[in-house]
Amino acid sequence: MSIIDLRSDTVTKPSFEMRRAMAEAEVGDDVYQEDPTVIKLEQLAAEITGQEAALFVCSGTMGNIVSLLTHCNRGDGVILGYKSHIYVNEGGGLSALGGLVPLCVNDGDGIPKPEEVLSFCRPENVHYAPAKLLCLENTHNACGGVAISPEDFSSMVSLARNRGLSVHLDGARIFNAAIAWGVEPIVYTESVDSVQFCLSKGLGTPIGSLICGSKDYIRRARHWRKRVGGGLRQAGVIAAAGIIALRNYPDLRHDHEKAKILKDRLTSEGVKVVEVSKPTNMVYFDVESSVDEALLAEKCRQRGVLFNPTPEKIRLVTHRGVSFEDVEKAAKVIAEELCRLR
Ligand code: TLP
Repeated sequence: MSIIDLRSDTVTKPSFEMRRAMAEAEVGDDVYQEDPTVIKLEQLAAEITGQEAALFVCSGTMGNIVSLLTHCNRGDGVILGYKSHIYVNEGGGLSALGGLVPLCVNDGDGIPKPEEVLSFCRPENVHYAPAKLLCLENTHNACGGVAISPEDFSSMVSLARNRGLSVHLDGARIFNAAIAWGVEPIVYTESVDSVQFCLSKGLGTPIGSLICGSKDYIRRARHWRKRVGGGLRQAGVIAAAGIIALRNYPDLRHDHEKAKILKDRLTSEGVKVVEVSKPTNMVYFDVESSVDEALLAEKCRQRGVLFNPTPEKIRLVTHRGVSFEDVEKAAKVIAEELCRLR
């Protein structure tokens, strides 16, 4: 039985072209900054994001924590969404490792509410953790994979900047956002103080993320990366795949097309799909409280369709490891099993 894995775009495997580039990569010791392939990837990332410099890190989580540690000191406040990946899905690293205070705001539509951000921009007062940083996420994973519009994004960045906050973008899927809005990624990334984006999601590399920012910022981030054990040696072997990924990023549009088909098919089968203003490669759907999500996931798994059984909304993620035919089949299987469990 062939498997249709919709758990995440993190399950993508490197292409033949990537594997060949990895095998042939020129390498050196990257802690000495002597790996030519890593240097090439970092230069490419800086160019694409319109930032001065970039740093290769092991994962999106590492990219975010290194960024937060670089921007803030212990006791500083970080404004971020209740639903943000940094707050919900990164093991509380900002508090555990950085002694940072999460100042949570409503990000139900994918972007923080301006008045809530402003409510944390308070005059200096010994009672408060001083807000230093605003974190944005685009696309916003837990908000349906929504792509934030360039206008909404830039007005939020200006609001934060005007209040003296630095801005970090968790752009794990920033290329998906850019494609959804038909703009270049630089439209989002140039204006922020730092951006982290992932190579190992829809872009399909086995490992790695990049942090981009000013030269001074990246110099300090390099120190934090070393402290958290992220200084790699012959990392060119994996960076080589990243160079291919960045060249091919426009292919992500196919993942959005597949998600659209998946959504349309599920909707026509009567499944309650969550509407998203600017969708990308994710489809979320609701199940009635009478339906056991874990059982639904198990029944679908037995028929070769994989997704994670989350208690609230169930997420399906399209990527290059699933075909157009696969998503049609997955919609049918999910609708049938859901019907049986009702
Ligand atoms: N997200 C994963 C899970 O952790 C939920 C997924 O399957 O989507 N920022 C965002 C917005 C992310 O979605 C993720 C991964 C990360 C950061 C962390 O990236 P990694 O997994 O490379 O540490």
